[in-house]
Amino acid sequence: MNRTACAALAAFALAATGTSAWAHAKLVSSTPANAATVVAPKQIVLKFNETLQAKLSGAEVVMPGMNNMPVAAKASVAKDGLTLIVTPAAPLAPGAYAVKWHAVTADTHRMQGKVDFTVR
Ligand SMILES: [Cu+2]
Repeated sequence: MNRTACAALAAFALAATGTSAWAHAKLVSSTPANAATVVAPKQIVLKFNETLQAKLSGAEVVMPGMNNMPVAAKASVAKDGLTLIVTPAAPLAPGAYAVKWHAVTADTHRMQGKVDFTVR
């Protein structure tokens, strides 16, 4: 289902139930924030609006300035169900990084996005 249909369905669910129980995954905040320049983070924390399906949600880290070279990292959903924690296998060297996330909530739609940050 495309995003428009997904949004329409979410709006319908909202109207029908009065809750957002069927809303698709949306990134609420990230640490580091998008476009931030930071000291190397031990973890990248992505917070979402709805409980994530852990098996279907994750993230990868790449270096866009190096032909999208993958960076070894492990992504897991925290106990609260709302937070995706990405832990690099080794300290991040200075440079530009992109965290490409994908997330699935109760409505089963796969949403994705990207957070960029720079390690100084
Ligand atoms: Cu959805």
